[in-house]
This record gives sequence, structure tokens and C-alpha cells, in this order.
Amino acid sequence: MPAVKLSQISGKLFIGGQFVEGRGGRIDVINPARGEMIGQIAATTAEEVDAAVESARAAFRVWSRVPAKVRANALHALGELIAADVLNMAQIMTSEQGKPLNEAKGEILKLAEACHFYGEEAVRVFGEIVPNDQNGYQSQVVREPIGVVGAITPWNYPAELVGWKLCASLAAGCSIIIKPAELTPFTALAIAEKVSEAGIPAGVVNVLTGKGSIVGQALVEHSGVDKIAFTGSSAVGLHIQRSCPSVKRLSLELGGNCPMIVTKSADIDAAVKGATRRSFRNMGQICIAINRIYVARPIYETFLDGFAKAADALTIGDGLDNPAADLGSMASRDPLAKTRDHLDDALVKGARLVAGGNAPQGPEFEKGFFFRPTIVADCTQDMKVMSEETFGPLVGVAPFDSLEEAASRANDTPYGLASYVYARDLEEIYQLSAELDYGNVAINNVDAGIMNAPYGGRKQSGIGYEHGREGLLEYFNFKHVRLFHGVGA
Ligand code: TAP
Repeated sequence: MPAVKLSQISGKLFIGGQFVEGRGGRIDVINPARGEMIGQIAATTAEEVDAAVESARAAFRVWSRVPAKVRANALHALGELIAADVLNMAQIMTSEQGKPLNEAKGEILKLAEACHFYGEEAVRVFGEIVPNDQNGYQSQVVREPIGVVGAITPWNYPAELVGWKLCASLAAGCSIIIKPAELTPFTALAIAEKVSEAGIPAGVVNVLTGKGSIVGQALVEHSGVDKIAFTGSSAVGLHIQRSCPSVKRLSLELGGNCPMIVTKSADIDAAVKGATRRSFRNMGQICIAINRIYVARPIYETFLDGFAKAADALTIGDGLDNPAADLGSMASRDPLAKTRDHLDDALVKGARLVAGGNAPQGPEFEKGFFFRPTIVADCTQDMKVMSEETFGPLVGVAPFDSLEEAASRANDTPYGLASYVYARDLEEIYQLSAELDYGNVAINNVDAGIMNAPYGGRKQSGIGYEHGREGLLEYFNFKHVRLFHGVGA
């Protein structure tokens, strides 16, 4: 099995089962840890978008009709091929995204897991027979794949966020056109290479690169695309919803502003460990990153002390040279600038800096987008760090005096993606899990998403679900077949 090489996919689009040389202009792709160009992507033209849609429409007619077992086998084959090439695919991801190689490997293996999960689910898509109001009738509710899916994805998890849409589409019998983020396109092209090897028919999976505002928007507006599966910012998600020229199925996995509550009954060491992992992993560039932490006043300073020490102990490095570093570089200049802006805003408004606050020093950090994990304490709700999504290695902390106050401040946001609680008192746990207005609530852990359970946001964090059976159902239409057979009428 030949390992896919960056040089082979640079400038290419994947249309109709072939890597083709893009006919449009070129956009540089940069290694954000080194500031070096690693390749170029093609800016897909309008004609190439049409060609991909045509190819996906033709493939849909075939793929939607093959037995579910065939689709399941293809997904298992894809999972095996991806896992077998984990190192090479992870190197591609680290080169374009900046996360440490070991983290990238973990993400590639999670993608393989998603292939197997949806491979198993593909053969368990059941319909229903529902009761009728008259004898002699039978009502069948059958599930039919939606059609051609346009998948538009961000740069923070270049494999998983493509993979959840890809695997659920393939399992359901949909065909898919993927538009990965401009910053991290090569992971998606590397996945496309495995799709061919797995024996998935030509045209079922296509990858188009280029600017979201042009290529992504073209998919949103295309009459041949039946559903848009989008992960990205709330602003772009809302724009997509508003700019769809015709009625179209949408799933929108959007931004967050995730709170953590640490009550007086919490295991403080466990809370510190959880806060450190979920505030700073992937340099805080996670939709479910902890943005703001509310700590019961009696344990506030003890928690802050432990949290600052844990943040300072995290290692930062170039993800290719230091595969086991805790943190790599940020993915680009923009999230770094936003992190600095939110930090300045907090300090001007009176926050206390307790960890980080600047870039790490040393020649290896000079050309990349690095920043130290940063904690600000004594924060107020009017600070950007507490009210907006930073999407960087910055977290705000504030004390609270009652559980009602903590819950109300945690819910005081237009977002509703994930929230976290550390508590050992059962009443506190029950009260908070009921009151937190979020699609995901993690208690005494910070891993809000698992493959087997629905993962989605509320309010401005989106509509629809990924993961689990619910994530698969997003790719089906229901059809009610009401049959008069006359028996017993
Ligand atoms: P966005 O700027 O929203 O970009 C996401 C994708 O949309 C990219 O592929 C982008 O292409 C494309 N795009 C941009 N404008 C478009 C348009 N007019 N029409 C169609 N597509 C368009 O987000 P980002 O900065 O990459 O990612 C960070 C955001 O994603 C954060 O808010 C984060 O919370 C959110 N996120 C959410 C989740 C879940 S599961 N809820 C998971 C991860 C990330 P270009 O790259 O070419 O601009």
C-alpha cells in the first residue's frame, strides 16, 4: 500500500474518483510552526464545482442502491487503510495544522474508529411499521439517503471533522463533496486517496479545495447539492443558512463559549487536571474548549494555584520535531491575534494574569504562531474572554458564591455547545446537569464527545448532531408509505 505524499496531492482536486490537476489559481499552504510553504492547493473553478456535483449525482444513484453490507465493508476497509498509514497521514496533518505529531496520530486513529463505527451502523438502519387509524392499512416509515452532501469543514480537527460527515454519508448511501479549510486541505486529500483504495466507487467521494467564500458558497448555492453539513464559526453558519437560495437540509456544528463549574465539593486535583487538558489542548482551538471557569469561593485560590502550575508545566514545541509535546503551534496568525486581543481586553478591565501571557522564548518559536497557555483570574462577565469564543490558549476564571449564580452565569451566553462540572455532591451534580443549557454536559471529566453518543450544540452553537445513531440519521429522509392491503378492513 503506497503512502500518500504531499507532493502528489499538491494542486490536485479529487473528482470522479481521480486526482485531477486544478485548473484555477493556486493558494499557498503554510506549516504554521515554521512559517514555511509546504504545498499549494488549487482554487476550484465554477466548472470544476459543476463537474464534482455531476459526478456525485451520478454516483449517488449507484451507491444508494448497493446493499448496506457492501457500504459497511467499504467503510471497514477504509478504516483499516487509514489506520495502516497513520504516521504518514499524521505528518501531513501536523505540517499543515501545527499540532504535535502524537496528537495528530490520535486524531487519524479516531477517524479510523469513525469508519468502523459507521460501518457497523450501516447495516442497522431500520424502518418502522406504525399503527393506523383504520384496519386494512399498513404504514411503513422507511429511511432514504438524502442525496449529494456538501461537507464544509474547519482547520482545527482536519481529519475527524471531515470523517464524521464522510462516514455517516457513506453509511447512509449518500455521495459527498468535501470542501476542507483552506489552511488544512491536505489531510482531506489524503483521506480521498484512501477512499479509492478502499474500493468506494468513483464519484461517491469528491474533494474540492479553495476559498470558503467561493467554493464553499458555490456548494451552498448549487441546486445539485441536497444537504450542507457544515462545521465552523457561528457567523459563517448563519451566513450559510441565510444565503441558501433554495430549501436545503442543513446541519450546522458551530462555535462555543464553554463554561466549567468547580463546586466546593469537587476533587480539586481532578478539576485542575481536567481544566488544563480541556482549556489548552490543541492550543485551545477546539469548539468544546473551556473558555471560562467558575470556582466556588472557598476553593478559588487553591484551584488557581494548582491550575497555574499545571499550565506552566505544559511543554510546547514544533509538532514534527517534538511529537510528544503537549502543545504545538497555533494554526495561523488570526487565532493568535484574537487570543492576544482577548487577553489585553481582560487585563485592561482588571483581570489578574496568573499563567502565561506571552509567546515562549527560543529560536524554535521565532517563525511560528506560538503562545503560552494563559490564565486570567478575577474575571467579570463583560470581558471578551468570558463572553466570546477565544479559540486560543486563554481561559478566564472567576469565583462564585452560590450554585444558582454559577449556573446562571454559565448559561449567560448565546452559545450552547458543551459545559463541564466538577463536583462530588450528588445534589449539586443533579442540579447543574439539569440546569445547564448545553448539548453536552461532562461531569467530573472533560471528554464531552464519544463516538457512540450524539454530539451537537444548541442556540447559536448549531442545529443537528454528529456521532452516534443520531449523527447517521442526519443523512436520511423519512418516507411514509401508507399501504392499503385490505386484510381485516
Ligand atoms: P469558519 O471560518 O467558519 O470556516 C469553516 C469552513 O467554512 C472553512 O472550510 C471555510 O473555508 C468555509 N467557509 C468560509 N466562508 C464560507 C462561505 N461563505 N460559504 C461556505 N463556506 C465558507 O471557521 P474556522 O475558523 O475554520 O473554524 C473555527 C470555528 O469552527 C470555531 O468557531 C469553532 O468553534 C468552530 N468549530 C465547531 C465545531 C463543532 S463540532 N461545533 C468543531 C470545530 C470547530 P476557508 O477555510 O477557505 O475560509
